[in-house]
Amino acid sequence: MAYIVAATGNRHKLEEYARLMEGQNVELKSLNDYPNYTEPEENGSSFEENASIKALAACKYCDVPAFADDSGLEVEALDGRPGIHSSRYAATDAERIAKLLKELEGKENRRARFVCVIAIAANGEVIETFEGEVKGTILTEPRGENGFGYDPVFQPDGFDKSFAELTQEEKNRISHRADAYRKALEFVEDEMSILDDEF
Ligand code: ITT
Repeated sequence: MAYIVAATGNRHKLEEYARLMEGQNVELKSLNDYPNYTEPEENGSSFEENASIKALAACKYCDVPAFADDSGLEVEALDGRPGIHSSRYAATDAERIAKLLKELEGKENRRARFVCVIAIAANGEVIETFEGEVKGTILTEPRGENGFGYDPVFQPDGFDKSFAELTQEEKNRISHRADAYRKALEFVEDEMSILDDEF
C-alpha cells in the first residue's frame, strides 16, 4: 500500500489527520515511525513557508511523500496576531489562552479566524500548498475539554459552542485543517500519482 508521512510533532493534529484520512487507500505514517528525525526550525515568515519547510524536511529524511501543516489563530483586534507565532505565543495552552484573553480585555471586536496551510512534498520537492480557514469569535472564557490549543476560546460562526465543546467529528467537518485537507485531497485525487506504490 502507498504511504505518506504526516510531519507533525503535535499529537492532536496527528489524531485529526488520522480521522480525516479514514477510508483512504493510503497508510498514514507519523514521525514516531522515524525516532531519530529532528524537526527543522520553523523560520519562515508565512504559514506557507513554514508548512513547506516541515513537509520538505520530512520528505527528504524519510524518502517518502510527506505533508505538514502550519496553522494558527489570527485575531482581528490584534492585527492578525498571534498568527504564525500561535504556538510560541506562550509556553502552555493554558498560558496562551490566558494571554489572549488578557490582550482582548475591553476590546469590542472579538472576530478571529483559524488558518491552516498544508504543504505536500514528494521526490524531494514541495508539490503544492493548500489553505483552509474557519471564521469565528473569541469567547470571554474557556469552554469545553476537547481538542487542543485555542479550541476552548474559539467559537466558530453558526455554532453556540466552542471548538473544545464539539466532538472531533464535528470539528473535522468545519475546521481550518479539514478545509485545507479537503483541498489537498481533491488535488491528489485529480492531478497526481504521487502516492503510487513506487514510493
Ligand atoms: P507541528 O509544527 O509539529 O505540526 P505545532 O503545534 O508546533 O506542531 P504549528 O507550528 O502549526 O504546530 O502551530 C500551530 C499552533 O496554532 C498550535 O500549537 C495551536 O496553538 C494553534 N492551533 C492550530 N490549529 C489549532 C486548532 O485546530 N485548534 C486549536 N489551536 C490550534
